[in-house]
Amino acid sequence: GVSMSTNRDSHGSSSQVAEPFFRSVLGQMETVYLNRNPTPRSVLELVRSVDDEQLCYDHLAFRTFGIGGYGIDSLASFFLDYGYTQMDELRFPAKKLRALWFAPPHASAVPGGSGVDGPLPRVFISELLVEQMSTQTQDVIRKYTETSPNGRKYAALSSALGSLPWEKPLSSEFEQLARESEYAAWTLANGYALNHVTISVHRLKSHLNKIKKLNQFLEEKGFRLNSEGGVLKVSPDGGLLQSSTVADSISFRFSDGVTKSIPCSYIEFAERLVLPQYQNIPESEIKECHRRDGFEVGNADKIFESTNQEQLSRRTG
Ligand code: OOG
Ligand code: NI
Repeated sequence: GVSMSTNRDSHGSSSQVAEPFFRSVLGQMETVYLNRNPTPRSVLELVRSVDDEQLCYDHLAFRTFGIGGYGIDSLASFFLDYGYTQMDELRFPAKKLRALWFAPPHASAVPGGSGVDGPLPRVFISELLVEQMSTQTQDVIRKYTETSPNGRKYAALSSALGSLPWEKPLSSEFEQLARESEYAAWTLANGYALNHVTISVHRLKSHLNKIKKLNQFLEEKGFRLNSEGGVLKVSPDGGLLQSSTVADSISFRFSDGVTKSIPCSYIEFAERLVLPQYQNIPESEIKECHRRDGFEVGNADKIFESTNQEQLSRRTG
């Protein structure tokens, strides 16, 4: 629809969000993602075939290089400009990553569409702490970011077009990064491409609205789920339950002419339980704001591995 949303930023005045434009950008990011990744496409199709009502996205996730203006802020500015609010920081010292999540603007009318035409999703953006990498890895990342200093200004455009904002790397450089950080190698080759969308499981209408049922259903249909730390990831408070597929691979042609199959994107599932203080609200009156919000470091740490070689190689045996 053409309804406008009210910004919940802290600048005092509530501003209007140019929602049709914003949603069409999200739609382009999603199109790039669906065109490159057959598994998320089939999963969405399958879930919709069982649950033909509204399918909502819980969040969209992106990866960045935390160096020279290419980090979280480069992409976050787009979401902040369209009414999102910066929320909590998550730290992953072993992976040398940090992340921020952003809450969507409060919509004046809840849209009835699916996916990017439904309630606006949360956004999860992470960044590699580049200065903590080895000098060889830093050199590769700097080579690409420093020779394209303007790219950081067009992060959302890069994501919507599915074009890297820097030159394509050499295959040896991708390998160098992958040895040290699979996240770094992924980001060098995939840039700002949507890393995953997440289906809001509790907002489904069929029996698939329980994540254990959904996981079982998908596994029966032959989809491989990320098994790192167990398929179901549960937050310590018990309120946030997540799972994800293993990433698809794409054939990538490096600048030295070598073509290799490399990890691309995956799809995630999240069930948010009703908070203890709202347990006695009738089910029909439960809204998203009555449920566990935010993210969880322990869950996220395992979900990052959905693009790792160890999970991908399980696919064939
Ligand atoms: C993000 C992994 C974390 C979540 O919902 O906690 C995550 C990534 O793989 O870039 O998606
Ligand atoms: Ni996620």
